[in-house]
Amino acid sequence: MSEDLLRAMRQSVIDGAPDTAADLAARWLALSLDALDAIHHGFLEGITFAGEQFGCGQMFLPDLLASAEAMKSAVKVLEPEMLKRGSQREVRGKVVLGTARGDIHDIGKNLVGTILTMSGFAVFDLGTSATPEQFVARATDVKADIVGVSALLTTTMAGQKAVVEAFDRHGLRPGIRVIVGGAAVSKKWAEEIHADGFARSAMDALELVKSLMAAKAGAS
Ligand code: B1M
Repeated sequence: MSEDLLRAMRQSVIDGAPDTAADLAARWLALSLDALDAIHHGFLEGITFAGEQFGCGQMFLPDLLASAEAMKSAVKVLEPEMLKRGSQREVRGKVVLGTARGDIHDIGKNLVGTILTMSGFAVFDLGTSATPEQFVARATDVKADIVGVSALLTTTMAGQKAVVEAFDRHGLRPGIRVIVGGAAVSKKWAEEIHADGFARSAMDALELVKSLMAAKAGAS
């Protein structure tokens, strides 16, 4: 049963069918199954496939947009369930998140935010195409522990470097750590721009944030 649902979820994203995707997400929750499993083993596979098709010219931008809408409508249904898990805990740290300047991709960044929130972190989301100045201003304002910059395009990775440089320029590191992630990004890139960490997935981002918070607690 759950395998059938996962297959249908994948297909709903490929088909760009937001209503079907939302309906499948609701059916999954009605069965008391784990919301994250629906994302990782269902919807995420659909958007990954759509991206591959787009990359090799088999799918066009309007179709990709429809796939992204389907993915988002499913996450919208699943998100409250994921967030419930974190609602009772005390705040474990403050994280400012955003997508790099010039980049409008936000599905992965939002997933990172949801997973951090459900794990007890306070997340301040700058949204997409955030400038280094916006990261600095919000991080200073909320007294952030960590800043996370997502980038999906090879052209917007430079925006991550600009954020690292802005925090150095303002003398805010190492008090505030800057981490990077996103499909375009690698550990090598993170090292090259002297970021404080890199995470490949939202779950890895949670582990990275936890370890940076532990290191900070150990140092103080
Ligand atoms: Co675009 N896009 N897109 N796109 N898109 C990619 C990234 C691309 C690889 C597709 C391809 O060609 N195969 C390609 C980039 C090529 C490159 O730069 N080398 C591409 C392109 C070219 C473009 C446009 C330029 C297309 C055009 O206009 N001609 C345009 C860019 C617009 C802009 O940003 N200025 C564009 C637009 C779009 C849509 C609007 C249609 C839509 C985005 C909708 C939205 O986000 N609201 C879209 C989508 C959906 C994709 C793909 C198919 C899927 C991205 C996604 O949401 N994945 C993508 C192909 C791909 O990545 N397979 C593609 C699911 C998501 C959960 O994964 O975001 O990787 P991801 O996040 C993961 C991890 O990376 C990590 O955790 C997440 C969960 O595990 N992670 C972090 C993410 N951020 C993190 C931050 C962290 C730590 C971990 O710490 C801070």
